Amino acid sequence: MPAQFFKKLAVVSPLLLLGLAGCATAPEEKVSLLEQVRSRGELRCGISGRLPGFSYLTTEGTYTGLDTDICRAVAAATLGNPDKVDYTQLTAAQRFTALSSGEIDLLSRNTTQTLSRDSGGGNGLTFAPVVFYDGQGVLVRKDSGVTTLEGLEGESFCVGGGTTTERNLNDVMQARGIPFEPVKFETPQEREQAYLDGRCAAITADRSSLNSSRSGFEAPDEHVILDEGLSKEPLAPATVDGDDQWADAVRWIVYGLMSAEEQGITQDNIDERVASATSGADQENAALRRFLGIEGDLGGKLGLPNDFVVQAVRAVGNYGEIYNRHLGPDTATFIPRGLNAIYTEGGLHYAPPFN
Ligand SMILES: N[C@@H](CCC(=O)N[C@@H](CS)C(=O)NCC(=O)O)C(=O)O
Repeated sequence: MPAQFFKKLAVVSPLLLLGLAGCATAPEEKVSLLEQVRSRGELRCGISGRLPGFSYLTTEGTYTGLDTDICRAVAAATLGNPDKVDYTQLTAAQRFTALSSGEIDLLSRNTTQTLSRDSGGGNGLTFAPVVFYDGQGVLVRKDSGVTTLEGLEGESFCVGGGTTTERNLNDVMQARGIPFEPVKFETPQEREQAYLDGRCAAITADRSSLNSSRSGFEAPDEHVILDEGLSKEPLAPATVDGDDQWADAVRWIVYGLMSAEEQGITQDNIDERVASATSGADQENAALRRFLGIEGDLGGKLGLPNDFVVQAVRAVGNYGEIYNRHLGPDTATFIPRGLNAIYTEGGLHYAPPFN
Protein backbone atom coordinates (compact mmCIF):
# COMPACT_ATOMS: atom_id res chain seq x y z
CA MET A 1 0.00 0.00 0.00
CA PRO A 2 1.44 3.41 -0.84
CA ALA A 3 2.92 5.36 2.07
CA GLN A 4 0.69 8.27 1.10
CA PHE A 5 -2.39 6.24 2.06
CA PHE A 6 -1.10 5.54 5.57
CA LYS A 7 -0.33 9.21 6.03
CA LYS A 8 -3.87 10.10 5.11
CA LEU A 9 -5.29 7.39 7.33
CA ALA A 10 -3.24 8.63 10.28
CA VAL A 11 -4.82 12.06 9.89
CA VAL A 12 -8.35 10.88 9.20
CA SER A 13 -8.68 8.02 11.69
CA PRO A 14 -8.88 10.02 14.94
CA LEU A 15 -11.62 12.14 13.37
CA LEU A 16 -13.38 8.96 12.19
CA LEU A 17 -13.21 7.48 15.67
CA LEU A 18 -14.58 10.69 17.19
CA GLY A 19 -17.39 10.63 14.67
CA LEU A 20 -18.20 6.97 15.38
CA ALA A 21 -18.19 7.55 19.12
CA GLY A 22 -21.00 9.99 18.41
CA CYS A 23 -20.68 12.09 21.53
CA ALA A 24 -17.19 13.54 21.32
CA THR A 25 -16.35 16.57 19.23
CA ALA A 26 -12.93 17.53 17.99
CA PRO A 27 -11.49 20.41 20.07
CA GLU A 28 -12.22 23.73 18.41
CA GLU A 29 -9.10 25.44 17.17
CA LYS A 30 -8.78 28.84 18.79
CA VAL A 31 -8.28 31.64 16.33
CA SER A 32 -6.21 34.46 17.83
CA LEU A 33 -7.92 37.83 18.07
CA LEU A 34 -5.10 39.13 15.89
CA GLU A 35 -6.43 36.97 13.08
CA GLN A 36 -10.03 37.90 13.88
CA VAL A 37 -9.27 41.62 13.91
CA ARG A 38 -7.56 41.27 10.56
CA SER A 39 -10.33 39.31 8.89
CA ARG A 40 -12.96 41.65 10.34
CA GLY A 41 -10.95 44.66 9.17
CA GLU A 42 -11.78 46.50 12.38
CA LEU A 43 -10.54 46.69 15.97
CA ARG A 44 -13.19 46.72 18.70
CA CYS A 45 -11.85 48.89 21.49
CA GLY A 46 -13.42 49.38 24.93
CA ILE A 47 -12.95 52.87 26.36
CA SER A 48 -14.48 55.15 28.98
CA GLY A 49 -15.41 57.96 26.59
CA ARG A 50 -16.06 60.25 29.54
CA LEU A 51 -12.57 61.27 30.56
CA PRO A 52 -11.09 64.33 28.82
CA GLY A 53 -7.40 63.69 28.08
CA PHE A 54 -7.88 59.90 28.03
CA SER A 55 -10.99 59.14 26.00
CA TYR A 56 -13.63 61.67 25.27
CA LEU A 57 -16.33 62.17 22.65
CA THR A 58 -15.81 65.53 20.95
CA THR A 59 -18.64 67.71 19.66
CA GLU A 60 -17.70 66.47 16.16
CA GLY A 61 -18.63 62.98 17.29
CA THR A 62 -15.10 61.52 17.31
CA TYR A 63 -13.24 60.08 20.26
CA THR A 64 -10.00 61.65 21.40
CA GLY A 65 -7.44 61.03 24.15
CA LEU A 66 -4.41 59.01 25.17
CA ASP A 67 -6.44 55.81 25.60
CA THR A 68 -8.13 56.18 22.22
CA ASP A 69 -4.78 56.87 20.53
CA ILE A 70 -3.60 53.50 21.84
CA CYS A 71 -6.59 51.95 20.02
CA ARG A 72 -5.66 53.91 16.90
CA ALA A 73 -2.01 52.81 17.11
CA VAL A 74 -3.07 49.16 17.39
CA ALA A 75 -5.43 49.54 14.42
CA ALA A 76 -2.68 51.20 12.37
CA ALA A 77 -0.14 48.49 13.22
CA THR A 78 -2.50 45.57 12.61
CA LEU A 79 -4.72 46.92 9.82
CA GLY A 80 -2.69 49.75 8.31
CA ASN A 81 -5.47 52.22 9.15
CA PRO A 82 -5.93 54.05 12.49
CA ASP A 83 -9.55 54.85 11.70
CA LYS A 84 -10.65 51.23 11.64
CA VAL A 85 -11.70 51.26 15.28
CA ASP A 86 -15.14 50.52 16.63
CA TYR A 87 -15.34 52.11 20.10
CA THR A 88 -17.55 50.89 22.93
CA GLN A 89 -18.07 53.12 25.95
CA LEU A 90 -17.83 51.06 29.12
CA THR A 91 -18.36 51.86 32.78
CA ALA A 92 -15.97 50.46 35.36
CA ALA A 93 -18.43 47.69 36.16
CA GLN A 94 -18.95 46.67 32.52
CA ARG A 95 -15.35 46.65 31.29
CA PHE A 96 -14.09 43.18 32.27
CA THR A 97 -17.17 41.29 31.09
CA ALA A 98 -16.94 43.10 27.75
CA LEU A 99 -13.45 41.68 27.34
CA SER A 100 -14.13 38.13 28.58
CA SER A 101 -17.34 37.80 26.55
CA GLY A 102 -15.49 38.77 23.37
CA GLU A 103 -17.51 41.96 22.85
CA ILE A 104 -14.25 43.91 22.56
CA ASP A 105 -10.72 42.97 21.45
CA LEU A 106 -8.86 45.51 23.52
CA LEU A 107 -9.64 47.37 26.74
CA SER A 108 -7.99 50.79 26.67
CA ARG A 109 -9.73 52.46 29.54
CA ASN A 110 -7.92 53.90 32.58
CA THR A 111 -7.64 50.43 34.10
CA THR A 112 -5.23 49.73 36.93
CA GLN A 113 -3.03 46.69 36.67
CA THR A 114 -3.46 44.60 39.84
CA LEU A 115 -2.65 41.03 40.81
CA SER A 116 -6.31 40.02 41.09
CA ARG A 117 -7.19 41.37 37.68
CA ASP A 118 -4.15 39.77 36.07
CA SER A 119 -4.52 36.31 37.61
CA GLY A 120 -6.63 33.53 36.15
CA GLY A 121 -8.70 33.39 39.32
CA GLY A 122 -9.50 37.08 38.97
CA ASN A 123 -10.78 38.94 35.94
CA GLY A 124 -8.58 36.94 33.57
CA LEU A 125 -6.84 39.84 31.88
CA THR A 126 -3.43 40.11 30.32
CA PHE A 127 -1.98 43.58 30.72
CA ALA A 128 -0.03 45.44 28.08
CA PRO A 129 2.68 47.86 29.27
CA VAL A 130 1.54 50.66 31.56
CA VAL A 131 0.64 53.73 29.49
CA PHE A 132 0.03 56.08 32.41
CA TYR A 133 1.47 55.89 35.91
CA ASP A 134 -1.26 57.30 38.07
CA GLY A 135 -2.17 57.40 41.74
CA GLN A 136 -5.37 57.90 43.68
CA GLY A 137 -6.02 61.42 44.88
CA VAL A 138 -8.64 63.49 46.64
CA LEU A 139 -10.28 66.63 45.29
CA VAL A 140 -11.80 69.23 47.65
CA ARG A 141 -13.03 72.79 47.48
CA LYS A 142 -10.19 75.21 48.07
CA ASP A 143 -12.28 77.25 50.52
CA SER A 144 -12.80 74.17 52.70
CA GLY A 145 -9.25 74.67 53.92
CA VAL A 146 -8.78 70.86 53.96
CA THR A 147 -5.21 69.76 53.28
CA THR A 148 -5.09 66.21 54.67
CA LEU A 149 -7.33 63.15 54.88
CA GLU A 150 -7.69 63.74 58.62
CA GLY A 151 -9.35 67.04 57.73
CA LEU A 152 -12.15 65.02 56.09
CA GLU A 153 -13.07 63.02 59.19
CA GLY A 154 -16.76 62.08 59.21
CA GLU A 155 -17.29 63.57 55.73
CA SER A 156 -18.72 61.89 52.66
CA PHE A 157 -16.61 60.98 49.62
CA CYS A 158 -18.00 60.67 46.10
CA VAL A 159 -16.39 57.58 44.57
CA GLY A 160 -16.80 55.42 41.44
CA GLY A 161 -18.18 51.92 42.08
CA GLY A 162 -16.43 48.80 40.71
CA THR A 163 -13.02 50.45 40.89
CA THR A 164 -9.78 50.04 42.78
CA THR A 165 -10.59 53.48 44.19
CA GLU A 166 -13.35 52.16 46.38
CA ARG A 167 -11.19 49.58 48.10
CA ASN A 168 -8.15 51.87 48.49
CA LEU A 169 -10.30 54.47 50.20
CA ASN A 170 -11.59 51.90 52.68
CA ASP A 171 -8.09 50.50 53.29
CA VAL A 172 -6.41 53.86 53.85
CA MET A 173 -9.17 55.36 56.02
CA GLN A 174 -9.42 52.22 58.10
CA ALA A 175 -5.65 52.05 58.61
CA ARG A 176 -5.61 55.68 59.72
CA GLY A 177 -8.75 55.36 61.85
CA ILE A 178 -10.67 58.07 59.99
CA PRO A 179 -14.44 57.52 59.80
CA PHE A 180 -16.04 58.55 56.49
CA GLU A 181 -19.10 58.00 54.31
CA PRO A 182 -18.67 56.63 50.75
CA VAL A 183 -21.26 57.71 48.16
CA LYS A 184 -20.95 55.53 45.02
CA PHE A 185 -21.55 56.49 41.40
CA GLU A 186 -21.23 54.75 38.05
CA THR A 187 -19.85 57.60 35.96
CA PRO A 188 -17.56 60.56 36.61
CA GLN A 189 -20.30 62.96 35.50
CA GLU A 190 -22.70 61.72 38.21
CA ARG A 191 -19.92 61.85 40.76
CA GLU A 192 -18.98 65.43 39.79
CA GLN A 193 -22.56 66.64 39.89
CA ALA A 194 -23.06 65.19 43.36
CA TYR A 195 -19.90 66.91 44.57
CA LEU A 196 -20.84 70.24 42.98
CA ASP A 197 -24.32 69.93 44.54
CA GLY A 198 -22.66 69.59 47.93
CA ARG A 199 -23.62 65.96 48.49
CA CYS A 200 -20.02 65.10 49.32
CA ALA A 201 -17.11 67.08 50.70
CA ALA A 202 -14.59 65.36 48.43
CA ILE A 203 -14.18 63.25 45.31
CA THR A 204 -11.65 60.48 45.33
CA ALA A 205 -10.47 58.90 42.06
CA ASP A 206 -7.35 58.45 39.97
CA ARG A 207 -5.56 61.81 39.82
CA SER A 208 -5.93 61.72 36.04
CA SER A 209 -9.67 61.42 36.44
CA LEU A 210 -9.81 64.22 39.05
CA ASN A 211 -7.80 66.36 36.69
CA SER A 212 -10.29 65.67 33.86
CA SER A 213 -13.20 66.48 36.16
CA ARG A 214 -11.68 69.72 37.37
CA SER A 215 -10.88 70.84 33.82
CA GLY A 216 -14.60 70.73 33.09
CA PHE A 217 -15.70 72.72 36.17
CA GLU A 218 -16.85 76.32 35.72
CA ALA A 219 -14.16 77.54 38.13
CA PRO A 220 -11.38 74.93 38.17
CA ASP A 221 -9.22 77.11 40.44
CA GLU A 222 -11.74 76.82 43.24
CA HIS A 223 -10.88 73.14 43.65
CA VAL A 224 -7.62 71.47 44.67
CA ILE A 225 -6.21 67.98 44.60
CA LEU A 226 -4.60 67.16 47.94
CA ASP A 227 -0.87 66.47 47.85
CA GLU A 228 -1.09 63.08 49.47
CA GLY A 229 -1.71 60.02 47.34
CA LEU A 230 -3.69 56.99 48.44
CA SER A 231 -2.29 54.36 46.11
CA LYS A 232 -0.35 53.40 43.01
CA GLU A 233 -2.56 53.18 39.92
CA PRO A 234 -0.56 51.95 36.94
CA LEU A 235 -3.03 52.24 34.07
CA ALA A 236 -2.56 49.75 31.26
CA PRO A 237 -4.45 48.44 28.24
CA ALA A 238 -5.56 44.83 28.60
CA THR A 239 -6.50 41.85 26.47
CA VAL A 240 -8.26 38.64 27.42
CA ASP A 241 -6.17 35.93 29.10
CA GLY A 242 -5.08 32.96 27.01
CA ASP A 243 -4.47 34.67 23.67
CA ASP A 244 -0.72 35.11 23.75
CA GLN A 245 -0.38 36.05 20.13
CA TRP A 246 -2.76 38.98 20.46
CA ALA A 247 -1.32 40.04 23.81
CA ASP A 248 2.24 39.96 22.42
CA ALA A 249 1.22 42.04 19.41
CA VAL A 250 -0.48 44.70 21.55
CA ARG A 251 2.43 44.73 24.03
CA TRP A 252 5.05 45.37 21.35
CA ILE A 253 2.96 47.97 19.56
CA VAL A 254 2.85 49.95 22.83
CA TYR A 255 6.58 49.40 23.36
CA GLY A 256 7.14 50.58 19.79
CA LEU A 257 5.56 53.94 20.62
CA MET A 258 7.84 54.30 23.64
CA SER A 259 10.96 53.15 21.87
CA ALA A 260 10.24 55.61 19.03
CA GLU A 261 10.19 58.44 21.57
CA GLU A 262 13.47 57.24 23.06
CA GLN A 263 15.05 57.26 19.59
CA GLY A 264 13.63 60.66 18.61
CA ILE A 265 11.44 59.15 15.89
CA THR A 266 8.34 61.29 15.45
CA GLN A 267 5.26 61.51 13.27
CA ASP A 268 6.94 64.37 11.40
CA ASN A 269 10.31 62.76 10.77
CA ILE A 270 9.34 59.09 10.39
CA ASP A 271 9.31 59.08 6.58
CA GLU A 272 12.68 60.81 6.51
CA ARG A 273 14.06 58.30 9.03
CA VAL A 274 12.79 55.39 6.93
CA ALA A 275 14.37 56.90 3.79
CA SER A 276 17.65 57.51 5.59
CA ALA A 277 17.75 53.95 6.99
CA THR A 278 16.82 52.49 3.59
CA SER A 279 19.40 54.19 1.40
CA GLY A 280 20.77 57.24 3.19
CA ALA A 281 23.02 58.15 6.10
CA ASP A 282 21.46 55.52 8.40
CA GLN A 283 21.72 52.56 6.04
CA GLU A 284 24.48 50.97 8.14
CA ASN A 285 22.41 51.27 11.31
CA ALA A 286 21.17 47.67 11.54
CA ALA A 287 19.27 48.16 14.82
CA LEU A 288 17.33 51.08 13.37
CA ARG A 289 16.68 49.18 10.15
CA ARG A 290 15.22 46.28 12.14
CA PHE A 291 13.13 48.63 14.29
CA LEU A 292 11.67 50.26 11.20
CA GLY A 293 11.08 46.90 9.51
CA ILE A 294 13.49 47.52 6.64
CA GLU A 295 15.57 44.50 7.60
CA GLY A 296 14.85 41.30 9.55
CA ASP A 297 11.51 39.86 10.59
CA LEU A 298 10.60 41.41 13.95
CA GLY A 299 7.01 42.16 12.97
CA GLY A 300 6.68 38.75 11.35
CA LYS A 301 7.54 37.05 14.66
CA LEU A 302 4.45 38.71 16.13
CA GLY A 303 2.23 38.05 13.12
CA LEU A 304 2.40 41.75 12.22
CA PRO A 305 3.82 43.53 9.19
CA ASN A 306 7.52 44.23 9.67
CA ASP A 307 6.89 47.97 9.54
CA PHE A 308 4.22 47.86 12.27
CA VAL A 309 5.93 50.52 14.39
CA VAL A 310 6.22 52.82 11.36
CA GLN A 311 2.49 52.40 10.72
CA ALA A 312 1.66 53.22 14.34
CA VAL A 313 3.96 56.24 14.66
CA ARG A 314 2.91 57.62 11.28
CA ALA A 315 -0.70 57.45 12.47
CA VAL A 316 -0.50 58.78 16.04
CA GLY A 317 3.09 59.81 16.76
CA ASN A 318 5.40 58.38 19.42
CA TYR A 319 4.35 57.99 23.07
CA GLY A 320 5.57 61.48 24.01
CA GLU A 321 3.68 63.06 21.12
CA ILE A 322 0.50 61.25 22.14
CA TYR A 323 1.01 62.39 25.74
CA ASN A 324 1.58 66.00 24.77
CA ARG A 325 -1.38 66.10 22.42
CA HIS A 326 -3.77 65.15 25.21
CA LEU A 327 -2.05 65.94 28.50
CA GLY A 328 0.68 68.42 27.53
CA PRO A 329 1.14 72.03 28.72
CA ASP A 330 -1.06 73.42 25.92
CA THR A 331 -4.08 71.35 26.90
CA ALA A 332 -6.85 71.98 29.44
CA THR A 333 -5.98 68.61 30.97
CA PHE A 334 -2.27 69.31 31.52
CA ILE A 335 -0.46 66.82 33.75
CA PRO A 336 3.34 67.22 34.11
CA ARG A 337 5.05 64.12 32.75
CA GLY A 338 6.77 63.12 36.01
CA LEU A 339 6.77 59.30 36.20
CA ASN A 340 5.32 59.26 32.69
CA ALA A 341 8.50 60.55 31.08
CA ILE A 342 10.63 58.09 29.16
CA TYR A 343 13.32 56.53 31.41
CA THR A 344 16.11 58.52 29.76
CA GLU A 345 14.31 61.67 30.96
CA GLY A 346 13.82 60.39 34.52
CA GLY A 347 10.46 58.65 34.08
CA LEU A 348 9.40 55.01 34.17
CA HIS A 349 8.55 54.23 30.54
CA TYR A 350 11.16 51.78 29.30
CA ALA A 351 10.80 49.64 26.22
CA PRO A 352 12.84 46.41 26.09
CA PRO A 353 15.13 45.86 23.08
CA PHE A 354 13.63 45.33 19.64
CA ASN A 355 15.85 42.34 18.96
N1 LIG B 1 -8.12 52.96 37.66
C1 LIG B 1 -9.19 52.53 38.51
C2 LIG B 1 -10.43 53.43 38.37
C3 LIG B 1 -10.98 53.44 36.99
C4 LIG B 1 -12.37 54.06 36.85
O1 LIG B 1 -13.21 53.47 36.16
N2 LIG B 1 -12.62 55.21 37.41
C5 LIG B 1 -13.90 55.82 37.25
C6 LIG B 1 -14.04 56.95 38.22
S1 LIG B 1 -15.73 57.37 38.35
C7 LIG B 1 -13.96 56.34 35.85
O2 LIG B 1 -13.03 56.91 35.37
N3 LIG B 1 -15.04 56.11 35.14
C8 LIG B 1 -15.14 56.52 33.77
C9 LIG B 1 -16.42 56.08 33.16
O3 LIG B 1 -17.25 55.47 33.84
O4 LIG B 1 -16.55 56.31 31.98
C10 LIG B 1 -9.58 51.10 38.19
O5 LIG B 1 -9.03 50.53 37.25
O6 LIG B 1 -10.42 50.55 38.90
